[in-house]
Amino acid sequence: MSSRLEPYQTQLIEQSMSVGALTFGSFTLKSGRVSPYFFNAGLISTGPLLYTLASAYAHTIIQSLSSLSSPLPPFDVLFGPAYKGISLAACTTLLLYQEHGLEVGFACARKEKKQYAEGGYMVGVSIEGKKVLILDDVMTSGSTVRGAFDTIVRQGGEVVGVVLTLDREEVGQEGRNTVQEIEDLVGGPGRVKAVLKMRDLMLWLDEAGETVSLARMQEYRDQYRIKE
Ligand code: OMP
Repeated sequence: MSSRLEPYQTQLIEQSMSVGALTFGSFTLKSGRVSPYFFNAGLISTGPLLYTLASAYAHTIIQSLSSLSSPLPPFDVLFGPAYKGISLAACTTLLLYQEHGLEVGFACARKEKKQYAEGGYMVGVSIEGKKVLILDDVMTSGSTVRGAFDTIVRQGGEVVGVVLTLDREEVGQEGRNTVQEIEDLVGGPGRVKAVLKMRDLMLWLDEAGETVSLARMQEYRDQYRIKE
């Protein structure tokens, strides 16, 4: 477990809490598990908050591209799965250019096929023959990311990695970590990056003296065999 939060991680946690996007309590997930915390990226919807989140994504991507231990490969297109991933990927594409001078395209897919005018599923730059990085909000079982992967492959793109706001570090029924499963799908170890992991939220709770929430988080990790 890393011992300190980066300032941009603390800022994202605290701003998310201020609008109720990050909450601690009791929440039933899509998987049926009852979680002691929930992250609703849909509430990150004001200029300052989108700026904080998109800056954090851009920072994570830029750091990962030059990481010595497990770098992300260079990519051409940032793909945001519908719906929450769309605005986040568009904002991050802009910030990658504005703050880091990295010029990449943005693409997303409609959930339903458009039957008139340009038609089809895809919006944004073409991903055919391109290296694509998927950007999504929260990963639990990985089903949203798998759906995006299938769409990109069908359109002739190559998925080279995934970047998330929050990796819940969940372990599936078969005892495999979701991140490992998705990394296998998109090119191997180190291909899934996250601005925050569940353990980072626990570090924040610890620093804030939120002992009750912290204990509930640890119980959840123990119950679902989430490893260090
Ligand atoms: P997977 O598709 O299973 O990886 O889960 C991602 C989805 O879970 C998100 O798109 C949300 O619908 C939902 N979710 C959250 O948004 N925040 C959470 O903290 C937990 C979940 C969840 O239900 O697991």
